[in-house]
Amino acid sequence: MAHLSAVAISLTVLVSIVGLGQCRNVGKLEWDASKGYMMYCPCSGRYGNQLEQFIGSLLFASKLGRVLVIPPFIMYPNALEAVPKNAYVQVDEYFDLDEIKKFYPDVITMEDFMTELAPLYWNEGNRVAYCSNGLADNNGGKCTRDGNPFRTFWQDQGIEFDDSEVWTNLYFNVEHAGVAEHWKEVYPASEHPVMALVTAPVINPISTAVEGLQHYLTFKDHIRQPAEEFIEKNLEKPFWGLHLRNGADWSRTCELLGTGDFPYLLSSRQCTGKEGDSVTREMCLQSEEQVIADIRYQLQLAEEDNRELPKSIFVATDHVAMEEDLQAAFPDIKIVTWGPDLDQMDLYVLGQADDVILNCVSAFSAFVKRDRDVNGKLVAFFGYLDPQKELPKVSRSPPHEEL
Ligand SMILES: Nc1nc2c(ncn2[C@@H]2O[C@H](COP(=O)(O)OP(=O)(O)O)[C@@H](O)[C@H]2O)c(=O)[nH]1
Ligand SMILES: [Mg+2]
Repeated sequence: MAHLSAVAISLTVLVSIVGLGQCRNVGKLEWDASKGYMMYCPCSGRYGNQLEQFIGSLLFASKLGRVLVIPPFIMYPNALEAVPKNAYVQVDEYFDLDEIKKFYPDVITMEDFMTELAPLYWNEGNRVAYCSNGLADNNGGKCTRDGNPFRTFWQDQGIEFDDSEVWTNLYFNVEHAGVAEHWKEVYPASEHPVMALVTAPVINPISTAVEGLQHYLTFKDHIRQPAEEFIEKNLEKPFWGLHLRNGADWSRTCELLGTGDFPYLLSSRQCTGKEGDSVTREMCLQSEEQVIADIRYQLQLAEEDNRELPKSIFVATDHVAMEEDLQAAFPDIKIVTWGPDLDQMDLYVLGQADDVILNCVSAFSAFVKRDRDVNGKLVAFFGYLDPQKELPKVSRSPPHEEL
């Protein structure tokens, strides 16, 4: 018996070592001194924003020819938690890293970098934070800043900086001729083996080339499978998807639009175009009446285009799904909502819908827009009517007073 359990234990140890080896490539990672490394803090916004910072940085690293150390997503605590603390999710928890490597093979997760390479090649006491003079000038000449996530992010990855390196006249628009070469001249890998940027090297709004990298983001099975099962079980086809972004933080954001039309706000250029129309409050936050009116408008367009009308409508939301109002307004269409374990499952379902109406201002919606673009699928936006088409014949109510 004792012998048998010893065998069982050593087998377990062996299996976990091999298992660990497979997912973290233990022992397979070699230091690449010729290319050098770059990393950044996804210090702005939540998941949708951080994802844009990731694909923007992927393009940036590829142009500079450096290995990209992919940071984890920062998941901010709920204010109600007893001891609020960020959680961190490595990119390969959600996405297939092998697919990302088809665009650019020189990527490594920050977790692997810190456990495998940093202890040997990026010595403590010799770690430098990089930033622009614009940032340093407002920060006592240093790149490092206090607060969450500016310090907490690095701290939680086990990184403390010893010095700052401040650049002038270097830009992130690496699609323009000569820009990447300029970076390489100023910061050759031989003298700057690890560049730790305190912000992501991306421009807002992200460029078309960056948007196209969505093609390489493939959700892993533990997100895809339950979402597929949900669709199969609950959503009779054809089905449409809605993104209703209407939580308290969002109402506050959209209040910025109260004083008149803005040229853009957050991700709004996904619907208005890079230098197009201004963004309105109706694009940002919708009342029940507006949601219903906009669905009717899209149904009308579908009818005119001879597209089959939806049998069900899936509602993804961060707050209020308006399920009952929508069901009452569209008795022949089944209104379905979920509240999945992971937000990414909502993104997946919206990606699969036959048609969607998204929120023009939201980065969460922008993920779905890019995903559908690369797959050639239709996208419409709340409050933004195709200027080529006739305006809807339905009346529109202003958003609720309390919002
Ligand atoms: N599950 C789920 N979460 C959502 C939805 N809309 C927003 N959220 C949550 O709210 C966050 C919004 O932040 P972000 O992704 O930066 O996009 P933005 O703030 O809408 O521009 C997401 O990361 C989600 O956690 C939704 O439809 N479904
Ligand atoms: Mg956000």
